Amino acid sequence: MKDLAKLEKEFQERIDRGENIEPKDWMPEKYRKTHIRQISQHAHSEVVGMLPEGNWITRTPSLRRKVALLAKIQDEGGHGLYLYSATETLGISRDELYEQLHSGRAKYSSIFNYPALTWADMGAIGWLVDGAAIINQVMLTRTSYGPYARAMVRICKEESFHQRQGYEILLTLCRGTAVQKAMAQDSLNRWWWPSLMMFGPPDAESTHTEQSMKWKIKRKTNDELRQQFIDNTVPQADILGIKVPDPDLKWNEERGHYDFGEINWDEFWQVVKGHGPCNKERMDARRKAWNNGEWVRDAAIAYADKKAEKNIAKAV
Ligand code: FAQ
Repeated sequence: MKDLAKLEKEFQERIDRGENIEPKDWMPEKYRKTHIRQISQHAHSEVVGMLPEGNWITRTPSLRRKVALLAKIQDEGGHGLYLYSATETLGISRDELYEQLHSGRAKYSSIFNYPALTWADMGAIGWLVDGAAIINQVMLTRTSYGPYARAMVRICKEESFHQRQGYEILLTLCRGTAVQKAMAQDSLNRWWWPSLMMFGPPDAESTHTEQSMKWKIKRKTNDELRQQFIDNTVPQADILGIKVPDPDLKWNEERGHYDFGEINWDEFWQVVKGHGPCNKERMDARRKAWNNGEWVRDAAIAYADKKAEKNIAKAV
């Protein structure tokens, strides 16, 4: 039997050659656990992320907006399902993953603990939250674990539709009345900083980045992605004619990037630790949905058992 150091060396060489790792391949236990953590957090984020927008389905300003919003929210549910399936390939059951979310042991993205207060927030979530998700996720289409990378390809295509529908909502508001434009500005004011926090703590304080870069789970660091998001998004705000709420935001010719102000990391950690404006509400909603769905799960299992019994009876 090969010793562990040799297996680990060969594993790293495969990663360095740019090969994908597949579920049945040998992998270090820490690589497996890191993926279970990251992919399941991502899946939970998609599912919890349905809640702030779900809150607006009955209040869309037109039928066209309702159809688009419904489709977007269903897509997020679908993303959660692909990602739960990808996580299951690492030897953990879906029930266990749900249990981790419902018990508060698993994290999900900080951004979904903020409230969606106005219709303009549907625009800001699409534009900024999906926009940030795309920047992060395009890198993940090249992540080293095959099932995760493949799930991300489809997810990214759908996220780009989401981002456009959000931007179009804001464009319509910004070209509308002064009150509508003010609503769009207010929404940007509230969602800007939490969107920057989505990329995670600064590199110097990130626990996992260094190892995840070596394993090509991450191809770019939290700070690199955050900067890319700011550079892409500020010109889009200019087109809308609304102002990013950062007095220190300034184009830096030498760096070829925007300089930006200090992020409130205390707020970020408070939200991550469960003390954000909506953490309790979000978890209560997920637990309630799980409990209310029990009879559906039971019925599906009873049906599957009956069918299996019939098939066995037919076979003997
Ligand atoms: N919120 O060492 P790092 C979406 C935690 S999907 C909460 O830098 P890492 C679609 C982190 O887990 C959005 N916790 O960690 C949509 C770790 O704690 P742990 C979700 C956070 O993993 C749009 C600790 O801090 N996307 O939006 C956050 O290397 C609209 C130290 O951090 C993904 O999950 C945070 N923002 O980098 C849906 C993408 N940031 O686990 C509906 C995949 C960090 O040791 C509507 N994930 N933490 O207890 C990733 O790329 C990475 O996991 C990062 C964090 C970049 C999020």
